[in-house]
Amino acid sequence: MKRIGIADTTFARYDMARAAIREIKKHASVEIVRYTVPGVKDLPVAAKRLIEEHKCDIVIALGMPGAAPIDKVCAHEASTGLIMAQLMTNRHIIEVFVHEDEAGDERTLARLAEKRAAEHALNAVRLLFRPEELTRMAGTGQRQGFEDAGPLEG
Ligand code: RDL
Ligand code: RDL
Ligand code: RDL
Repeated sequence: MKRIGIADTTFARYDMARAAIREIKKHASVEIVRYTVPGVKDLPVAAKRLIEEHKCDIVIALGMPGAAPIDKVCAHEASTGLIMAQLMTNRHIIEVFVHEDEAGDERTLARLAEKRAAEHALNAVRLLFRPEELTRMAGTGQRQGFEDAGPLEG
């Protein structure tokens, strides 16, 4: 049975893993391994360990960068680390970051976190089980959490 790793943080103000796991279970029968760390900069090694030690086929890395400049730097560093971990392991690590300043109020931010986590969880399932579905969606302006941008007109 395929195994999906879920790496998440205690820093985040929303339980995005719950949303991701719920979505995965709707679409696939897989084993799920969850690994929670303090913050986004701890995600790269968590993801790498999920792949190498827990034998996960793909990982979803969930995090919530804060709004301050220092948090943006942290998020960028974490993102670079996640890309490095992908290149080191030759496995996808789907980065699901929701920046605290992406929404004006807490309710909207919670909805965004729920939706982005679910939509990227489905992307992970597609990458793992039916990559041709993503190819059919190529160039269609998909977004996660907010409305899709859609294809260009004309
Ligand atoms: O390794 C321990 C921490 O350094 C690590 O967990 C960091 O990712 C924590 N952290 C910050 O130090 C910070 O300044 C986080 C943020 N900002 C942030 O915006 N989001 C996080 N962690 O998830
Ligand atoms: O691993 C899943 C996503 O994190 C990854 O697909 C990102 O490349 C998606 N993405 C962003 O998160 C973003 O903030 C993209 C953009 N901006 C962008 O401008 N163009 C993209 N992806 O193709
Ligand atoms: O132009 C509006 C948005 O596309 C832009 O703000 C994106 O950067 C928002 N975004 C992130 O900041 C991010 O870290 C997105 C993702 N991740 C993502 O995975 N998917 C998105 N947007 O559609």
